Amino acid sequence: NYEKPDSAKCVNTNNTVKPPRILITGGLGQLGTECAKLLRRNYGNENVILTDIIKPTKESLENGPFIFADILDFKGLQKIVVDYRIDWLIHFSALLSAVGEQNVPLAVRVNIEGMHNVIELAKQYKLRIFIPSTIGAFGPDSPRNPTPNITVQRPRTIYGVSKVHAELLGEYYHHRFGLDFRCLRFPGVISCDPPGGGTTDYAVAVFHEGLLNKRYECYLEPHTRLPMIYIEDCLSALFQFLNTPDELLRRRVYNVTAMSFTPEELFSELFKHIPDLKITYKPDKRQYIAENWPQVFDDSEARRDWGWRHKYDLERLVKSMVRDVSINFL
Ligand code: AKB
Repeated sequence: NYEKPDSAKCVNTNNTVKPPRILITGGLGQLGTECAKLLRRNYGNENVILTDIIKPTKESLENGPFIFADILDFKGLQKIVVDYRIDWLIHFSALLSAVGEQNVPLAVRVNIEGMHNVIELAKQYKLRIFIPSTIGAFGPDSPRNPTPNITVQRPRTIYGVSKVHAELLGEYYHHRFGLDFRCLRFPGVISCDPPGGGTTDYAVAVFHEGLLNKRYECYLEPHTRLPMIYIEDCLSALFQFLNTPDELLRRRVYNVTAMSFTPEELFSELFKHIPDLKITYKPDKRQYIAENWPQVFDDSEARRDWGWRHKYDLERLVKSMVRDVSINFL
């Protein structure tokens, strides 16, 4: 049953390589807009189609096509793939860990039914498909320090359960139908654009509130260690992975990370830039989620197979975030 997808190669009829045409779902979330900028720089503005169900800002309309697309509407997605002759699909739409727990039926629809639609679409039209997974795909039975690529998963959030399902279904479609499925498990992603409803969000919120109000109340305990990555590293991992020749990939799902820190360690680095910052702690339900996630993520397989390297450590990340948030939000 194995069929090699043709469109993933993006070869014209006269045998010249053309840039891929890329559809991004959930394009107005934390990763989508920045990812579109990077891909547009590399493949041309008109070749990257940003989609979402929320109203775009002026900025997201500036550099290339934006269209409405609901991942629960299979026919609507089919029309976009056909009209825009899509080659690659990057599927960012998802409810994150904390917000997923507040509305499980919605998370099931968006994260599971929505994923079924895009994966089926990718199979039918032979698209290369990227679906991000997460440290949230692990749970209390997983080794937490370090967490290897292959180990027990059994997450305790609907977000984690839906991501394990996506990993397994993607691998299955790859082996059964030859689908060019690619998946990276990301840690907490830190960018100056606010994320929506995750457990790692404190590591973004403290920059905004700290720089604006000089105070921050943290919902995790000071010693809660989690793996993290700066947006620039996260997107270069994605870009590099998407462009890795098939024959170098020994698996379809890889852990990637850059660092691990606790709230206390992040704040003490931030004190160097905001000496009068006041921190208080008030742990809530997100503490329970974080306690069951990896503390240190083992991404040695990504480093070995396709040369993944991060550039930002904690010191460099804090410096860049202070600069970016000050320029764009103060
Ligand atoms: C979340 O906290 O839910 C996300 C993630 C780690 O996947 N940022």
